[in-house]
Amino acid sequence: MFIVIIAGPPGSGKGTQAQMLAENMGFVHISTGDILRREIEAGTELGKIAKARIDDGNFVPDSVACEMIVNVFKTHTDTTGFVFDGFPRTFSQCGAFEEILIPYNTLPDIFIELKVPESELEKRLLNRNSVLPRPDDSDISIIRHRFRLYEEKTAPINEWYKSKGIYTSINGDGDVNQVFERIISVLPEKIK
Ligand code: B4P
Repeated sequence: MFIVIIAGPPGSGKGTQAQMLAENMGFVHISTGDILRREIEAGTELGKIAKARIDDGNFVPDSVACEMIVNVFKTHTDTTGFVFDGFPRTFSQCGAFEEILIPYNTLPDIFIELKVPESELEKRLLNRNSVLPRPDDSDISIIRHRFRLYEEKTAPINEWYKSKGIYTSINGDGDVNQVFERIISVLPEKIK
């Protein structure tokens, strides 16, 4: 089973690229943000915990994110691979992910960070909000809070994956298809 992780700050295109990659490879695309938004929509207990935190641009607790991932593996038992987008997001989630993967005898194959200038990220998120309104995209101060949280809690996990020898960064600025080509070009041979 192959595991690809697409990472990057809010608006970097991880959802967009992860979906394209999963379709191209026949893998399952897992966006923890999408799962949480569906739970909020359905008004579940998890959705209630998530709503206040996400709307203000904060993370859900690590235990909640990890529980969601445990369920993902129980649900998709026959897939050949996963593209994770938005998980792991903290050091604690990186460690927990490895524990979750033990029964499946696998580890992440590649961690791809999308790099995009902050001015472009702001433009994309405000633009998305005008088409598909989301509370966490609706206010520039919440968007900037998410950037700071990314720098403080998520960007440091690059070091974790560098130490495992699977980190790579991609220029995420440019046309969606151009960025996709860059991603395809760094995939390990065994995945292509
Ligand atoms: P996410 O759903 O991951 O939201 P996001 O960071 O905004 O990224 P998204 O994938 O949606 O956007 P993308 O960059 O593709 O998380 C939402 C929230 O959920 C988090 O803030 C957190 O509260 C919570 N959460 C999720 N996972 C968690 C975890 N593991 N632990 C704790 N909390 C968690 O695209 C942005 C826009 O840019 C789109 O409109 C897209 O069309 C556009 N775009 C993409 N590529 C482009 C390109 N090349 N050029 C121009 N526009 C482009």
